[in-house]
Amino acid sequence: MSKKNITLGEFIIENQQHFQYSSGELSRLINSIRLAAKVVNHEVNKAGLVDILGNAGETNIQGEDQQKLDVYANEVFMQTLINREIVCGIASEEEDDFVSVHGKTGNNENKYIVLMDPLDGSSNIDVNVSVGTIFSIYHRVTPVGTPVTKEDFLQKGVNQVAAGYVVYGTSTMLVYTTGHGVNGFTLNPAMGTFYLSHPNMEFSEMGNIYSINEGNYIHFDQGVKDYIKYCQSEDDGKEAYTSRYIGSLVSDFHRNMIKGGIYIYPKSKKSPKGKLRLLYECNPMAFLAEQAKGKASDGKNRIMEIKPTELHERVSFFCGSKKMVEKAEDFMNK
Ligand code: P6P
Repeated sequence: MSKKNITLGEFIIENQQHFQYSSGELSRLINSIRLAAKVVNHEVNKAGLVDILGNAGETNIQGEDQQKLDVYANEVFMQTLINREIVCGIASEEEDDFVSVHGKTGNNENKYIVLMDPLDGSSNIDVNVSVGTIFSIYHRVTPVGTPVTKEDFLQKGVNQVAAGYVVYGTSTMLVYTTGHGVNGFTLNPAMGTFYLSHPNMEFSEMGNIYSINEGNYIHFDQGVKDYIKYCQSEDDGKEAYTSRYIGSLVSDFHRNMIKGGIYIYPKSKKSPKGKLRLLYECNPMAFLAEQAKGKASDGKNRIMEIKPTELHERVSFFCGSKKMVEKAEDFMNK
């Protein structure tokens, strides 16, 4: 009889054999993300009750107002990873540059680095719309024991060891991959335990949901405009697709992975390089998408093959059901 209600902790131990050469570091790293997710979840869920709403009075490197919860979530994930001495470096949407992590002895024998968006979609917090944390994990490429360099962070997405997200929605879920499929765990808040609720998550090859901010329509390239019209068309027996756009990447992606669909944030006259960041939004979501039999591109090129040049670089993003992404690419390449 297959195991039921396995916890995230039990799942990690059971899957340790995929990393027989690992000293359990990756498992400890996923566990530290689990802990931080529970702490952030607690704050996100009471955001309406105490003064942690609204702007922190600062802006991040993107010039975006930092929400108090953005700053809080960043501190929780950073501190949890640093305290547990599991990583040698961290990059975050909320930090201008990467952070080198030194052990208590001053040097650091750890081999993993983490890149994250600690609270994506946080402008939705004040209106009680779900938000998420996105994380991406790599082996460092510079020698263990030496200070991390930018080279460790500017790796192609194909090098990711693990990636995932936490979606703080009607329920809180942690969804992640280590390259062996995608599994979703739902938090039982009464127990503070994540349980395997969505084993082997996969995109259907086709779907009928498209997610894009059509308010930017006049700024889109012609290929994007043509694809939107295709989604709305009913020619040759095709039914019109449904438009669903939450304004929170993690939530739109999560719904599309369960129901089938495509999420698009293209470059435009308004956002010449796109809006989403390659390193800690698009690459982790692309890893998940491909592991879930979906696809992720910039409209032409596989996201995970793009060689990053800057920590916070932005990229055009098409992601979801494989045949829907391929159809959108056809319009982009006309
Ligand atoms: P717009 C949130 O700020 C985010 O990075 C994604 O989570 C979301 O899909 C997108 O931006 C929303 O951007 O320009 O449509 O409000």
